[in-house]
Amino acid sequence: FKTLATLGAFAAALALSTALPAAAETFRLSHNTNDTTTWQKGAEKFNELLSEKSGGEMDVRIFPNAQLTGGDQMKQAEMVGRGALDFVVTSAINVTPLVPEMAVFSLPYLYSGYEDVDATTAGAPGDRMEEIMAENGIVVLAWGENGFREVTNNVRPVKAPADMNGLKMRVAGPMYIDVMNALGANPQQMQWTETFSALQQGVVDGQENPIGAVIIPQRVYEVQKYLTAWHYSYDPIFIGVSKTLWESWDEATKQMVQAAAEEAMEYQKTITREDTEKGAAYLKEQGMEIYEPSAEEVDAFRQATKPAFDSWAQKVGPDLVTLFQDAISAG
Ligand code: X2X
Repeated sequence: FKTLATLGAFAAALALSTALPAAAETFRLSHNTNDTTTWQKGAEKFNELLSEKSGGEMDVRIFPNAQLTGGDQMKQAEMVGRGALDFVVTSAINVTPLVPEMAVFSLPYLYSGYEDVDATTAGAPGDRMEEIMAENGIVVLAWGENGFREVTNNVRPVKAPADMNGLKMRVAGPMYIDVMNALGANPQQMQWTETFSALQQGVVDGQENPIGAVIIPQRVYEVQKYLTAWHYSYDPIFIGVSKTLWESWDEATKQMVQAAAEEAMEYQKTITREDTEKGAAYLKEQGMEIYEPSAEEVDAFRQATKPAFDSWAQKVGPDLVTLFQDAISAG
């Protein structure tokens, strides 16, 4: 009799415990722009979709400005790679200290437009890069967009390679040091979080970043006068997850996370392209002088940056460059 009563109480407790909602599991996501950019909006969309799809069981806390790595934008990928951080939204160039092959995306003048870009991220080159990233402990869930990087400065309009001569340029990563040197500029690597004040104080004369994703939301126009839309280098972003965490999930969870990431990056890419499209007009209203180089002028920049293209093509591996170029010409 007593045993039956105990069993009954046990069964009631069990029923109660399964009826209670499981506590939501919160993951950490790091990115290195501020909370106004399309990177942030993509991360927020990812969180919304993941919460929704998991019935509130999974959500993501977003840390902008590379807070979790003390402002070091290159360190985020490394942390995800060794499982010390769950998710990252970051751009290709930031991963190059860990995975040099990622520089292939940003080789100067590899791409001539969005169609070329989409032919690579959605094709064999994207798959190959995902394999290489996974070898480094990061599962790339979906590609989004930082965009075509345009040059700004406070000294003069840049219309030809010679106009870059001697300009003190802030750059994000090692490949851009070589590109700027090829143009005769005076580059230095600096964290993005320190760049606005460095421009404001004249520590550097200029920088380069995409219009829609970064220049407009982070108000670079407040501290820069001239912009040249030279489209010299494309930079993708992606949502990545630690491989250790990924492998701890069952198939259904993996599919749910993947779907949320794909939808979030699709949205991020769309708003980034829309904001870029409207961007030049907006920047003019804010007082910037915008220069749109002709095809011949762009070609002069392409010629001048070719030594950096060639040396980085060697570094990332000629076969990888060919894989990209083939997808571009077929696309
Ligand atoms: O640091 C930059 O320039 C930025 C924001 O574009 C990247 O993270 C590469």
